[in-house]
Amino acid sequence: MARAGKEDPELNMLVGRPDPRVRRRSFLQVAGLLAAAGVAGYAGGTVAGLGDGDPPGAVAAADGQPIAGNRRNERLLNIYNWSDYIDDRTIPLFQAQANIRVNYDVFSSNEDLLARMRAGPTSYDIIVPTNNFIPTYLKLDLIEPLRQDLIPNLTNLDREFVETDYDQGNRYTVPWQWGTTGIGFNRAKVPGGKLDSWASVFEPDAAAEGRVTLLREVTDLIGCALIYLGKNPNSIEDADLAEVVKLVRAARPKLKGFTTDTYIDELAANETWAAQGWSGDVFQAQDQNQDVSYAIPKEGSLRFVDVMAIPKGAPHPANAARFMNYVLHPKVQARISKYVSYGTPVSLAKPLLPTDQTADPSIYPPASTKLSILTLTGQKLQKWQAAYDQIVK
Ligand code: N2P
Repeated sequence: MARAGKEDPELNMLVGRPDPRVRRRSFLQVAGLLAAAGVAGYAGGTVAGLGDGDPPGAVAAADGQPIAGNRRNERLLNIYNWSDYIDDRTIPLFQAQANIRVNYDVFSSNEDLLARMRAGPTSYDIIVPTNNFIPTYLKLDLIEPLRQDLIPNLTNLDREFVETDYDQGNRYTVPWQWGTTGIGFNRAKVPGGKLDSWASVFEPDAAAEGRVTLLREVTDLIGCALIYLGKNPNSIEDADLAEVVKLVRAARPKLKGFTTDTYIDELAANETWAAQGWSGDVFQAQDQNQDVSYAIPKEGSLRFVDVMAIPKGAPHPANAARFMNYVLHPKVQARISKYVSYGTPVSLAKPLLPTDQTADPSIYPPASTKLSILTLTGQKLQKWQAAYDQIVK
């Protein structure tokens, strides 16, 4: 196996067997094995030394000295990210290189994450809300400025992820991955093997009863329903929101339910035939079931960027900055993006990705695709949440 020189610890750590397409299943099995071996598993925390194929120099690159800039003097990092959003090697490799132990927990909606953050201090050092929630986090004073001096790889970011309306210049946030909202469907089950409209999930055919899911997420549910109804995707008009409520409540008896974290498995197992979902998640289902496809409906849809941020007063902000810097390395971006099939905000990673991913218009949609980026400010969040509660609760 080739070994990189000691002068580049990032590369040193990244030399390993060529990445086969690692399936989510094997990731879960690895987590299970770690747990069975008495090592805290991925769901509740991770301890790992060198992964197989890692060069022995990796740990030596870090020392055991305290890291300046943390509030608690610990080589520890507590991450709270979406489910199904990371490959199986990034955390073990970071731990080995940085000599920082990582606890990795998952959440499944922005509402859950925000509620958790509003309820009082947690021990999380990194959370990953969606861009449209950042104005709310800033207004509520829930996140703190980043130590940009510890994140030199910020220069790797594509300009569109730096010049944003939610955090100009990345003072508070670093993009993780980005994607679109669309419909995952089973070609063998939907009429004609094709699907191109939001009608399939908002007004499902009787034949699909119990086989359709919608996202349990305010922005996607309300935003996409507005788009389907031909309204402004940013509408806060009471009449528009009332129509949305009427539409989705009427669909409700025909749905299997509202979910953000079970639809990958349900699509893969042929349990559902059409699921409103996020691009990369659907491709992860496709890895397991070739009948699964992804469509961005003709009426248009939403695009999002999920961003890493540091909760105010987090115990280990310097460790968090180290991890952010690590994730911005093109090779790390490529590894994550290849596995989760979401878009990378670092174009330097694209030559390292399979061309069937970089050339896929479902992952990197052309500018002509009708996609809106939403921002949820105070009043909109309240009104949309109220509409959502009338539908889902
Ligand atoms: C990953 C979910 C992507 C989050 N499973 C959408 N904001």
